[in-house]
Amino acid sequence: MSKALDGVRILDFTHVQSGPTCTQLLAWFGADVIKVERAGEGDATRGQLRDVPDADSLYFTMLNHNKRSITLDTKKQAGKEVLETLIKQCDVLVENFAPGALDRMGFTWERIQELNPRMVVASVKGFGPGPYEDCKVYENVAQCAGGSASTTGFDDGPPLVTGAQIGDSGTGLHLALGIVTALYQRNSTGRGQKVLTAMQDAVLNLCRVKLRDQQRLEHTGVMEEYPQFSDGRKFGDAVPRAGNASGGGQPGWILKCKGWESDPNAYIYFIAQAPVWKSICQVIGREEWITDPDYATPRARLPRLMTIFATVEEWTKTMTKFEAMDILNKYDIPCGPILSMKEIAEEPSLRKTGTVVEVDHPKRGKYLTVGNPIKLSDSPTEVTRSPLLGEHTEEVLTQLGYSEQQIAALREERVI
Ligand code: CAO
Repeated sequence: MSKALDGVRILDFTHVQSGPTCTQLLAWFGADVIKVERAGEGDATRGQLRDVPDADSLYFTMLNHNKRSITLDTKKQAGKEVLETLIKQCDVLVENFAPGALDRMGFTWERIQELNPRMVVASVKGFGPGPYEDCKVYENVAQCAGGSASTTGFDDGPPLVTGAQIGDSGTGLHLALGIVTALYQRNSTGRGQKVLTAMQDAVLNLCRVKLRDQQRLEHTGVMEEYPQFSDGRKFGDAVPRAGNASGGGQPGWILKCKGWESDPNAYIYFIAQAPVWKSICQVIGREEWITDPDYATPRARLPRLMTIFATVEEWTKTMTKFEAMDILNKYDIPCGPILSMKEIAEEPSLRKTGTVVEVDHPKRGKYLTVGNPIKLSDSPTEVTRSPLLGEHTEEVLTQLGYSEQQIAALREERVI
């Protein structure tokens, strides 16, 4: 079956996490992704957090599926010439080097335009234009600068980073959308364009509800769904950390379930959704709350939310998170189990949909990865293993028109 991005060739000049997540998605949609890596070393993540000696790390393999790898020293003249050939023959260049690195290499936007005016040049940078534009940035820096850390955690503790890689993978996802949009526009203009996603911007986009709350706070001085309100604590002038409060209009909290004393994940997320309030009261055996004016309406419940959650928790503590799920779902009460990574890895339905995939690798053997979370009915994803360093150098150079002798000479000069 054909793939959505068949015929699109990507010069993948990315490394670490943010860029590779973007090009991996494009590869899953069918683009031919040629990952250009430094001769000898390759992407630094190949060797980071290794769990199997001499095999590419899971960090690398899980971010670089379905790609081809070529080695190239782009600081040498002959390497620059190969890169020029690649630029002429690819549709998109994706990079996430430190600011200015591509220019220092001699590949400014103007130069790339000269070589291939149809090329889309997509970049991840830590910050957009402004005071920090020259800074190098990693995941957690972006989480902190994008408003996530200041709004995550409990307000009696320090700011917290989240386990979700919203700075890296979140930015990669944004960039991928920018690239396909630019390719779409190229159909009518015939021109490429620059696509920039700053990690700070991507994180802030994902923290949109917190900027909403900042303005609500400035208008009203309180946010009634935050635990601070229910606990009678004062709000400051910036959005506080909200613990496990829901970010939307339906109040929620994480509640203990049976076994919580020894199992760190014996918890359930429970949402006191207004339309099912009557069912909630019946399920937990507090029928009197259905008509009690202190509890009967969403507004009346707001100052009592933490008391309500504590009462529901007395009920959830008597059963496992899955038993609670079964009961609550029967009444359409929104809730979700706190799943450990072990439980997720073992969940059969995720294997069935290809969201969790087992892949075989010549050096490390079988491992699990997260497959394509975006399912297209006419462009199914088959996850294939990440390439070994330089595995496709000769194949790609031959495709680009290089002869055997030329390839041998490049190898001799340590360009590839
Ligand atoms: N051949 C020769 N040189 C190469 C090369 C190749 N194939 N590929 C890269 N290089 C060179 C670059 O040209 C650069 O050289 P100069 O510093 O002389 O210009 C050098 O390698 C190092 O690149 P870098 O500065 O991007 O790498 P770093 O390890 O020092 O920094 C990072 C890493 C991620 C902090 C930085 O790349 C960055 O800020 N990127 C943008 C934001 C980003 O994507 N962060 C997410 C990272 S994932 O958590």
